[in-house]
Amino acid sequence: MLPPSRRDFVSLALAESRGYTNGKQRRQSCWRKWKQLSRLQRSIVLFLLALMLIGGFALYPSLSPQWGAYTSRKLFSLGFMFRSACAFIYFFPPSSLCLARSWHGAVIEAEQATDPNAKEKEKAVEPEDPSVLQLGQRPELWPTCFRLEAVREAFRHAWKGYKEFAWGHDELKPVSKSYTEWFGLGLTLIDALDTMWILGLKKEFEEAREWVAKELTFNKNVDVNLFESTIRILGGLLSTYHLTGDALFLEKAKDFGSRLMPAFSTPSKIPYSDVNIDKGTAHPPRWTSDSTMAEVTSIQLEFRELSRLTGDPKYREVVMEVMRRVHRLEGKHDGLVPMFINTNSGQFTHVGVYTLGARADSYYEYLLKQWIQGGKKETELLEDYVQAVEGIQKNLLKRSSPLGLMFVGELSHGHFSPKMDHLVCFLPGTLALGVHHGLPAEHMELARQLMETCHQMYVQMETGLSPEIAHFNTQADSIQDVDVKPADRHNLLRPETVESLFYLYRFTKDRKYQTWGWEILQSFNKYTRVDTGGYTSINNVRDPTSPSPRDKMESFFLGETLKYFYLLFSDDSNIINLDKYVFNTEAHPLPIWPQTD
Ligand code: DMJ
Repeated sequence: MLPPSRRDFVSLALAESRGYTNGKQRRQSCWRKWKQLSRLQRSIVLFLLALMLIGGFALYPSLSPQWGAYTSRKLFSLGFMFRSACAFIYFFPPSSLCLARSWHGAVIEAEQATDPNAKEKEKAVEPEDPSVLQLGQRPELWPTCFRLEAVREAFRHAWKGYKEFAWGHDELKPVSKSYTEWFGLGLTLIDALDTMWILGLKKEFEEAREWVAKELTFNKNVDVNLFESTIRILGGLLSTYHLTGDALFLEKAKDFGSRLMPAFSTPSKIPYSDVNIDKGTAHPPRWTSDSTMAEVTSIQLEFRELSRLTGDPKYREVVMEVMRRVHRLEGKHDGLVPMFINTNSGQFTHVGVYTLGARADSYYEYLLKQWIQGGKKETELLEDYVQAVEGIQKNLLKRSSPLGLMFVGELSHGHFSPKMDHLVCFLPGTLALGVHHGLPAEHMELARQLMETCHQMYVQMETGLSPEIAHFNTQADSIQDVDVKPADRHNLLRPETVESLFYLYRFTKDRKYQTWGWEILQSFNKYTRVDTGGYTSINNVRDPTSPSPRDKMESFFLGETLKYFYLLFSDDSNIINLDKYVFNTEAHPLPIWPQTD
């Protein structure tokens, strides 16, 4: 429901559009609105009016012969422009655009909500937001505020679809106005909790919290994928607990984490891919006893944090055992790992294929992030990470033609393939994060170059959206750097490029990264937004006239993509301070452990 004054304005606008108002009413209302504006807002309106007048005078000579004919139309359009300016300022007053965080204040300090002994956490208070207070003096912040508001609007639109057609279910099917069930645990809702908190969407957050408190139960006879449910559900609950200090989320995290533990009861201590959270049984996929490398090595941040919060070491033990075993294994290639590991033998399988894309990606990401989470003491993790980056540099990098873009290809039994998954675009951000935490400066140069490549994966497509997989041309006579095979033309609303843009902007403050992100957001709005609510993945990024919706909004669009957009457009490094938090691979921030731990 709009506040009363805003309702007046809406009815006036509606009445005007239908010709129901008289001149006196209009003048009175306009005067009332004018008086409600702050000094800053009045200055903006006057400034815009002055601009329009100057523009009018400049145009007058060229229009004067036809002045008579055009007078009423021009005057009407001046009036229209004035009303538009009024409406814009009314609905997006500069002081409201940056209010995103004002209802919960600055994000809670990492240490504040992480005391495992504290029984009741204090609810966040509502301090004044310094960025709001300074806005009047800092007009350069207005474009930032506008972009932040655009992300909040996108989130609300996505949420509207989820709420109306998929509430409490896993994922929205926005076109058919329905939903899909994967685990049957309200996946999108849980994945989106901390995004709502960070974006300052109080109403939406409260209704989601209510659902978690009243409806969410893990007493369900369902098989969940250990990795996917850890990064989205366990990670989402833990980070929301840290940001809000609300014990409800910690309770749910403990319940869920303990139900995942049977996955680790295997002959090799390498976990199975699936676990039934009611029966306490676990199993590999039906067709193999292998687990995926990225899956078994990208659950550590969450389980380690669960141990720290509960004081129970069992969660940390099982996941660290996986890391110890992988660290010692033969079969790596210059620090690069194969894509599979066997749950019986504990050995790598399918040896000889090396990629930074699907099935291996977050292994590399979590080497670095565990090292950061633990206070940079676990040297084996750091060694493995640095060696892997050297392995990438030695084996997987090449330049495309004609632009000479640096890309990360794949190695298959000694043969180089110029294929790069969009998933690999997490790498520039991870490299930059490492440099921020003291790793070699040359990693930053690589990060910048790969960032440019990921950007090109968007801009070289007709929709401005990246395909799922790109093939890079390396022949000297190539016309375009990026080629896309028909089966790879889809876009799943993935976050990796926006994620890396966020890191690169945070660390370099180069505004081009914000501009690139802004263009991507426009493309998402143009080609994936569904009128009735929600965003959809699409089948064909090369066909702007028929991108062909796939009718699915992945939970990571709310959990990651929109969150990283928001953080990218924000100039406030204290919104998730990267010296205090580390993001899990689903964009859920977890605290870097205080040094005493
Ligand atoms: C997310 O679930 C995570 O980012 C994961 O690491 C990779 N796949 C999706 C997003 O693309």
